Amino acid sequence: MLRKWIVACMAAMLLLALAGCAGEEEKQAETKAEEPEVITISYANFPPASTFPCVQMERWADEIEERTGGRVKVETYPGGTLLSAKNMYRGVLEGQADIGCLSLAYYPGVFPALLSVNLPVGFTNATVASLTLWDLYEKLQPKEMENLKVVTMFTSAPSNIMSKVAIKSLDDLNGVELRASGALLKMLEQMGAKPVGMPMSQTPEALQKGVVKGLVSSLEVLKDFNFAELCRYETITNLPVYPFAVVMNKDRWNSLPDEVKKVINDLGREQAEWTGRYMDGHIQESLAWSREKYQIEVYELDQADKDRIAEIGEGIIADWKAKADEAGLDADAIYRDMMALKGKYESQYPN
Ligand code: DTR
Repeated sequence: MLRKWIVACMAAMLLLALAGCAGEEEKQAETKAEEPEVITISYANFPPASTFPCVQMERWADEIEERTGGRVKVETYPGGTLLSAKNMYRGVLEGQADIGCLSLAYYPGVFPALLSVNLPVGFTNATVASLTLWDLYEKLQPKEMENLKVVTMFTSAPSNIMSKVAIKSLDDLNGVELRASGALLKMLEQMGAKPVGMPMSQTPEALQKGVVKGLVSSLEVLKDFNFAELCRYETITNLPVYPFAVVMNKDRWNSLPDEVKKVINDLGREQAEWTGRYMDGHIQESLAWSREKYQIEVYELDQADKDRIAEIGEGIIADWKAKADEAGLDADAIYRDMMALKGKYESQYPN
């Protein structure tokens, strides 16, 4: 009798336990159905993680994860680990990465309208230039971007010479090999230097091996690439800023839920401004660091050299206009729009 009773009790307990498990499974299934699936987005970048295009990438990724409540996870690939500088455009178009960071100047002839921002028009800081670029893009909606979704845009700060030899005047520049890209290549040639075109990611090796004696870019690279160690001489030239576009594969964009698209769209302009401000602040930090650690010397050119650079700049602008017209654009109108935006933002964000 007792045995029967024990067996009955055990059977009842087993049934209860099984029912409990089933309930638990049901509950789990229910919560799974309620929780939307996590969307993973890959984001490729070409320079090392310490540089400003990658700092802004991490900030964007954090903001997107937070603003979607963790629904979107952004996997970032700095340093060309997913796509190199020159493969970025094709890689995003073909979906090897969902998102990629493009330096527009690395693709001559591909982005004629937006490369107006790379002209020598005297941008004084990256905040003004980044907002000008973003608004210009929004206004023009240029054909050159129609196969991609533009996520955000930003620019570097004005470019200056960083070199292993002291360049105190344009005469000192004669025949000096300097790494550059975009509109600067022609300008430097006319200034007497020997420009060597290559993406920033190849510059450390070119400097190490002595292929070039310096580079022309914004000064934050003195710290971010430790270029100050080799390039102890800096010459202030206020040459062009460089436009960047963060772009997404169109099909991947179309596959995203509307709420996620909204979060991404809402962040576009804000991210442009954030990056400009970060860049402007970081230039100052980089200079202070380089002075302290490597005792760099910073030179200003005299007025005659500044006038000569301005004159060369006029020619570069005229060339761009002729080429843009040839490409079927209204170059004068684009230029006017850009200069109007530049003026508007300069009064809002003076140096
Ligand atoms: N001057 C442009 C753009 C640029 C400025 N700082 C960085 C850092 C990393 C990559 C690109 C850039 C250039 O030389 O490419």
